[in-house]
Amino acid sequence: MSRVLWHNAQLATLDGDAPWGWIANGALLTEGDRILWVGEAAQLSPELAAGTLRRHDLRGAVVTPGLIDCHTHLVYGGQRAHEFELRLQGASYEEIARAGGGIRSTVAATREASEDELFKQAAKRAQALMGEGVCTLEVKSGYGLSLIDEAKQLRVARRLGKELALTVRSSYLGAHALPPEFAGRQDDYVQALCDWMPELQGLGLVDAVDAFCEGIGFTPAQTRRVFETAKRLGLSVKLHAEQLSDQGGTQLAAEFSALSCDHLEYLSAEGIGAMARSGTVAVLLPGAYYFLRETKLPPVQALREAGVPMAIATDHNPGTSPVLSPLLMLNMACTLFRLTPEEALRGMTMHAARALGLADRGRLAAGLRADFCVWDVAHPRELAYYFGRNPLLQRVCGGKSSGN
Ligand code: DI6
Ligand code: FE
Repeated sequence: MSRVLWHNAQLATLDGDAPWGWIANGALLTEGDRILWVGEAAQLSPELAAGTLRRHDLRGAVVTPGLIDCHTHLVYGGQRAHEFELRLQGASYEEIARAGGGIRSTVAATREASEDELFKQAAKRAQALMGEGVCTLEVKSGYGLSLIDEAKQLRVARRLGKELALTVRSSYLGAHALPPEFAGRQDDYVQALCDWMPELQGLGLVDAVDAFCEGIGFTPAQTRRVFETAKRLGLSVKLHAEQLSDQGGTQLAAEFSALSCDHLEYLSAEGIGAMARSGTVAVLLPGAYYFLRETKLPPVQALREAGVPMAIATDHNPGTSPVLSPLLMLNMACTLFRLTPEEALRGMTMHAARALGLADRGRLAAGLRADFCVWDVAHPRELAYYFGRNPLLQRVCGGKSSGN
């Protein structure tokens, strides 16, 4: 396998204890899809460098790990700009949902769309994310809500990973909303979505299981049934928790050693303690907070003090977060949630990797995947500072480069 040297770089490795894992005169040696060596250029041994086929002079640019968007609902039909207008006229997100709009209107559009059409739309969105440095993307189902339509959505997610230069992880979110054919029979629907789980897993379509534990979603007791089924099948779980109210879903998720709890604006002190004990990642979603004009902030300082790792993601979806800019999310994590620029970047790399259960990425270190971004900035703090400017020069995914 040929070795490639990327030199004359400033590296934000996010590895080790130094701020940013900073290496001023750095170099990276890759072999195939892996990082073979990373460090001060002067320390690269001739033996390691021997056999290097290509050299890329990065001209002093900043290199970070490839971005990881660990929470999206990228595959869906239609869009919901009309509901945006309704909300501007005073309707709340919950009122629209209870009146049969919201998630259920996207379910209707997703069921109607062909698999190719869903793929075409989702690929465009994925390319927008990749254009700002995303190398790994999580995609949730939850707009199909029948066995056939959930499978359709999850197949599209898998196809994105095959046809585009990025890794896609899929989460089964059957417990997202109640489909119309189960109106008034919510427990029956929970049973049905649990019954579909082994089949979807058998088709190789599920990496993790998610649920929406909320007043307008599913109760903690129903969420428990979903998680018990997942655990029996050996699948990891994650949860949309405490987004619009405190349901105690976080404590439940922690009981099942959830990879992550996401949103968390209404998270309680008990929930924070439970996450700290179970090693669950807090995924914060500033896009949804902003777009819903939420005013209750997630308890960032308490999470920090408890040592709970915080990830940042787009939550791209047509209802509450139609954003396709991970860099804007870094900025909003700082301006709205008061994370530091370094916390924000760690949130979209190393902690996002952990939220997906991926140990092979999120930092620049020997043995990890060669997923990294080359940026036209003088310091990585600028990634969170600018908004509306995309300084990506090059995205390298699995050792393969795509220029910007
Ligand atoms: N929470 C969200 O913010 C999204 N799903 C969820 O459980 C919203 C999805 C939508 O409105 O379509
Ligand atoms: Fe979400």
